[in-house]
Order: sequence, then C-alpha cells, then structure tokens
Amino acid sequence: MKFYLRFVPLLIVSTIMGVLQSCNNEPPTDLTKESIIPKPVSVVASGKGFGLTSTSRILVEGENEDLINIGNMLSTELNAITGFNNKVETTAGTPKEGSIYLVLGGADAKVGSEGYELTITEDLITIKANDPAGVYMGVQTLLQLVPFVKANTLNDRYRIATGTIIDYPTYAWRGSMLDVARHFFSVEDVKRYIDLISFYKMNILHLHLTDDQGWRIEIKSWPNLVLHGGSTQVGGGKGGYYTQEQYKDIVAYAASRYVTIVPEIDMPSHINAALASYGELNGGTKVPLEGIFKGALTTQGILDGKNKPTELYTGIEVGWSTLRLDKPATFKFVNDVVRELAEITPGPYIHIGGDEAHVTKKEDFIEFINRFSDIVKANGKQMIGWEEIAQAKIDVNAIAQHWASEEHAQEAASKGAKIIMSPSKKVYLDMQYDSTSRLGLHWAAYIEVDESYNWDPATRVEGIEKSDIIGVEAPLWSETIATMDDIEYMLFPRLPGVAEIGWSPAEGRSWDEYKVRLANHGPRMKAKGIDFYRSSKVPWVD
Ligand code: TNX
Repeated sequence: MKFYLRFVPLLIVSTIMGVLQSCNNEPPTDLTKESIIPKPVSVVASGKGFGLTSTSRILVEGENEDLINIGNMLSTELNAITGFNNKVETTAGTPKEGSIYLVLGGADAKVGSEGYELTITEDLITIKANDPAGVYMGVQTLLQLVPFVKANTLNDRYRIATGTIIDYPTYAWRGSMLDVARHFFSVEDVKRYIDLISFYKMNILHLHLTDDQGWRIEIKSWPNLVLHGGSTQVGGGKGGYYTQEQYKDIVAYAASRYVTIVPEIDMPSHINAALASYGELNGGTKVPLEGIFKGALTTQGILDGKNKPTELYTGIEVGWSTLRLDKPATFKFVNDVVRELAEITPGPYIHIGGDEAHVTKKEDFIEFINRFSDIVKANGKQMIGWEEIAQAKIDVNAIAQHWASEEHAQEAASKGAKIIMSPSKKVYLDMQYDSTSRLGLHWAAYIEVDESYNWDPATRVEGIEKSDIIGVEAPLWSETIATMDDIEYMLFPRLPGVAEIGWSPAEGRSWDEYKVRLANHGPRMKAKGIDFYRSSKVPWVD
C-alpha cells in the first residue's frame, strides 16, 4: 500500500469526528442565546465571534493589585478549560487586539459596586466596572461564555459570541450558609465551597460555627471549647475545629473572591458543645430522646442538672440546651467570644443565632438577646440573628434571617430590621429533593430544583416589601451531610437558581426559560468535578 494511503482511514475518522463535534458545538455567535446564570440584566448581541487563542493576553489597566489578582484567577480558570497558557500583563491605555482587557472606572454609575459592563467585539473583550468586585463578577460571566470544546478547531481558537452585557445585582446579600458544626469540614472544603458559590456571583458565606454537636472556632480565652467541644460530630466522628489562623486564611481566601464571611455563634440554645466544655455555663438541658426530631421536647426528655458539664452530643435533635443566663460568668463568656471573633473577622457582621431556644424562658431569652446585641455593637459589628430575635429589642441596626415564622419575620421588619430571606420550604438545601434522595431531611418540605427556583423574595411574606429585604441566603445544615460530595449533591443544581433569585430582576425570570440554561450548565458542572443531582425536571444536554 502506498504510504499516504495508510492515513486515509484515519483522515476519514477524524473528519467525521470533526463534523460531529461542530454539529454539537456550533461556534457561538448570538450572545443572547448563551446560558449565563444568574441571568444578566441586559444582553445585546452583535452577531460575530471573538477568537480566544493561545496568544491572547489578559491585560490589566494600570498597576492595580486587585485587578492583577483577578486577572491571575481568570488566567488559571481559562487555562484549565483551554489548555492554553494565557498570561496576565499590565497595560496603559491602548489594549492590544485579541486581548481580554480588565479596567477599573468609567462604568455606568447604575451598575454600582458589583456590577460591570462586558463588551465583546471581534478584536477585544473589555470588562469595565467601578470597583474590583464588579470586574470579578464580569469575569465570572466571561468564564461562562467560553465554550467547552474548541468551537473552531481549524484555527485553534475558542469562539465567544460578540455583544454587550450590562449587569448588576438586585439584592446586596446573595449567600449560602454552611453548617460546619453538625459535621466538620476542612479549610480546603470551605475554600471549594467559596469557589462554587462565587462562580454564581454569591457574595456571602455564612459559617454556622457552633452547635450542640461541636464548637469549631478557637477562642483562646476559653480553650476547652474546641479541645473538648470540637472533638466529635453527628454520628460520633472525630469532628475538628479551625484555629484562628486557619479561620483568617478562610476569610482572606473569601475576600479574594469578593465573598464576605459571616460567622455565627449560636446562643442561647444549640449550645451543648460549650456546656460540655465548661459546666458553669450549663443552664439545664433536656437531654433529647433518640429518634425524636423537632417538637417533642417540651414534654419529653430528662432534665439535666444546671452548672455541671453535659455529655458531648452526637444526635440531631434541636432546641434542648440552654446557657445559664442568671450568672455573670455567662456574659463574660459571651463577651470574650464576641471580642475574639470580631478581632479576626474583617466583615461587618456577627450572627448570634437565637433560633429554637425551646428550653430558655421567654423573658430570659429576650433579656439575653438584648445584652448579646449590645455586646456585638460594642465590638463594632452589626448583629444578625435568626427571625426569633424579633421578640427582643431590635431596631434598624439588626438583621433578621427568616426561615420558618412569618410572624417573627413581619415583627422584625416592623421594628425596622432588614430581612434575609431563607424560607425553609424553598431554599433549605439540606432538604431532600424527593422521598428517594440519598441525603437530607424533609421536615420543611421536599424541594425539587423547580421549587427552589419558583419564588420571589419580595412577595414571599405578606407585609415584607422588597425594600425591607437585604437579600437571599440558602443554608446547608449538615446533619446528614458529611463529605464534599454530599455538599455538592445538595447544592447542585439548586444553588445556581437561588443565586439567580438574588442577582437577576424578578420580572425576567421563568422556570421554563431558566431550566434550559441550567441544563446547559450540566457539562460545566461536570468539568468542575461537581457531583450534582441529575434532576428529571431539567432537560440535561450531555
Ligand atoms: C432547623 S433553621 C435549624 C437547624 C437544623 C435544621 C435542620 C434553624 C434556624 N435551625 O438547627 O439544623 O433545622 O434542617
């Protein structure tokens, strides 16, 4: 056989493959057809394509350190998709053709601090914003526009559709909560959590740092909190905790992704880990009977003595422990904890819990929240609490997190507090998808992906207006969640929808339109190694 003929079959196969590939992956030219989550405020297409090649550069305007960092993150993410080695360079004024150009200033004032303008022409991609946070958000959008397969293999380039996107958030607070108390998660897991939420433009990670089963943040003046109180978790595993240095590392990592860490210390109930560590804090607990979940406490359980250390707890009952509120030592404890936590938390908030204090007398609860709130204020932070804090003396400086009781949420709003919307029937990501889900609880509801998308914060609770609402947060309680895979299975695909509720205007949203965009994110989630739930509600594309 002639030498060159040997290659004919190979040629045929590769031509067929190429044709198949281009059928499935037409080079994108219509920017309005791209699957961006959260949906941008405005997208105008111009019908052409920008070609990202191995020689494209990421150009940062001026010697701005924040922009250089964002450029480097973009370069890492892009290179992971393309296999190129697109580098970051600084420039002054005239960006070279074929580049991605990041620039601070000159964006429309209405985009605020997190909004951006993304302009894509055949020659240049420009992301312009008023603040670095906005450039970062624009970069997240751009990353969702890079095709997964080289759309034009002939010229070795990734095609990105041309046009202009102007985009900014509806709500300032777009968050998720991770419960690291019921099961402990490593610093590395928390960093991945931050990456996953910030890809969808969420800007808050609320860490539920303490609960009956574990105390997870080092408090140097009360060392036993972590040494003993952090030594187990649900089911009896070894638990764990963050040293203050590790916590600072998480905070700094989050800041580099424009995510604020909101630490929660849950009191006066959900406190057994502290009571087991320091008996003098024990205000009397009702040791829960196994197998009873939510609500059976007032009539059952054994009353445990005040003032002596409790046993560590590895079950999942709630609301049965309380701090001893009639002793000054308790307030020294609260003071020390808030002071140390405030010192290592640059963000403006401290979350004080306050939920499900079923064995604390109501007058004591109110008095406690009032004093706790003063302590938070004295340490220069703004107080957040679960909606039950509405019963105390709260005002415009407080933020209440709605999860179950519309009455409490309404009372908080009527006192002038801002509201975080976390309705448990919609966005509790620890709820099972349906009765067959391998993980999760279902006391609030079964929540399929369409259920968690189909609601509007501004109309959810009568009497609570959009202007009362600071934003949306999706909590992940971890009674049944023990690994990163478990986390991903519960977050995805529901979390991107919650992110969209927080970011995109309510008027433009519909499940039927959204589910197609979500379906197109399937391959993207896969490429990020996300172990997501393949809901039958979504027309997945791969
Ligand atoms: C209620 S929601 C709790 C948590 C549990 C969760 C389980 C809230 C403020 N408290 O302590 O982990 O239910 O779904």
